[in-house]
Amino acid sequence: MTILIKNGRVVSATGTTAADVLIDGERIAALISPGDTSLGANLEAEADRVIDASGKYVIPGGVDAHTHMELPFGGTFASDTFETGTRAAAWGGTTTILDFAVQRQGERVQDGLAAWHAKAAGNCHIDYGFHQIIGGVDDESLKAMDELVDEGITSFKLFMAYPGVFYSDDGQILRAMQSAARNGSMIMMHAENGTAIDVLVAQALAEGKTDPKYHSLTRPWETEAEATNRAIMLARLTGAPLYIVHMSAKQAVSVLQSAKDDAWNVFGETCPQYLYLSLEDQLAQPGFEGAKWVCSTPLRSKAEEHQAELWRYLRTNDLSIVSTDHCPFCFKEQKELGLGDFSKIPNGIGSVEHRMDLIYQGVVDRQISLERWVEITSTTPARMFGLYPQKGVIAPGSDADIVIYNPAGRTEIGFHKTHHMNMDHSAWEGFEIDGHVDTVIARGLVVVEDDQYHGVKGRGKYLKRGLSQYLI
Ligand code: DUC
Ligand code: ZN
Ligand code: ZN
Repeated sequence: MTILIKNGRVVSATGTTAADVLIDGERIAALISPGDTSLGANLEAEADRVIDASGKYVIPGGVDAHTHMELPFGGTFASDTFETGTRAAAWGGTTTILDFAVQRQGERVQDGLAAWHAKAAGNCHIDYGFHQIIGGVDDESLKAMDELVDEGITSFKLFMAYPGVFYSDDGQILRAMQSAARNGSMIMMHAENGTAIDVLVAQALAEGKTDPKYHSLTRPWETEAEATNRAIMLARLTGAPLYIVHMSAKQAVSVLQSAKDDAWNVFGETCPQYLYLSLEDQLAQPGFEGAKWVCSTPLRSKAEEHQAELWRYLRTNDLSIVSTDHCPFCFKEQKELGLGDFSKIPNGIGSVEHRMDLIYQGVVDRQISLERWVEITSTTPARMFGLYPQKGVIAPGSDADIVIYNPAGRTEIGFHKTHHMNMDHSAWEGFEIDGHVDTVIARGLVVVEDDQYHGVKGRGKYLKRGLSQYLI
């Protein structure tokens, strides 16, 4: 099957050009400049399908480097399965996800990973890879890290938060970083001072402060900035590459910025929720409604002015990637576990379907350039996590993961409008985007076209990743 995408503007991280794109099977065969007949004078007649992309952007499919399908958390599980979550991702122009396999204390890392392969295999609509959460750093799990690198899992997430669940102390972090420095893998860090937060949470609850907004008020920016600094210093000490996930506090990114200025291998990610949502507008809604927006790191106060700074840090590449941290929970029966006690609300927001649109709105709002949009949602995640140039670029030989994006279109996000995630509400209800995902092609198959879905469960393949290609 050959597909010719005609008349579009092909956007990469480095520029935008008029070109036609020829797909042969699952791969991109060629980019053809206007008037170039070297591959034949009438390719249009020879191609099995021709898609007219006049007036539209042709971009590499989105790579969401941070999702949690079926994550066990707070006595329940994230509500998207690999089937529902990857389908929703495809609807929104994301054609690759990297999900987090989980090892908890006392479990073998390999068993945690095998459980994740079992959940995903045969169920995904788009290609997928894994990071590995190490919830119990010990001799055995450190040894397992080396084995996993050979299996294409080249990044390991540690938690400075959630004592008693996923938490690692500084000695454990140091040891895991030493292993990463040796085997070349990347340490991904949830940087919040969990033991300090637990004290603040207990004090708030003792004072009868039980509403969802106290989730944010007990995780102040200092707890993120302090943990970020500690993680960076430990990475510096060991020489391990470090990637800080879901950054929301401008002060934490400022710490990261100075380390980057010194050319250390430290990188940061933020998420759409920190660029658009806030304590005042979402989390502090009356009653229990705010539970929909309980996630960690938390939504922060508008008065602290984080959002404009996070956009600025995206422009300066102090923040390298926007991922979702997609971790959906239904309001009924899941978020409701925290009625009367905010600390029992499962942490997470569902966004995997909307990331490409939400960040495109940043182009419309002149926060970032068109090319930067592609870079932070596709190209850099692919390079950061060892998938480039198979993913993250439209180039001959790359996988034919392509989105045809219509800048003249419109997308109204809402539970009764565009909603394919397996949750009973949308954290993005009422958001409107000045653009639209028109066509999505995943490894050569048109999966979304004319607001219809044509994807196939089980067609997504496991991606064995290489080491990061983004190190300084
Ligand atoms: N943060 C969340 O919001 N959910 C899952 C885990 C995490 O770190
Ligand atoms: Zn986290
Ligand atoms: Zn996460």
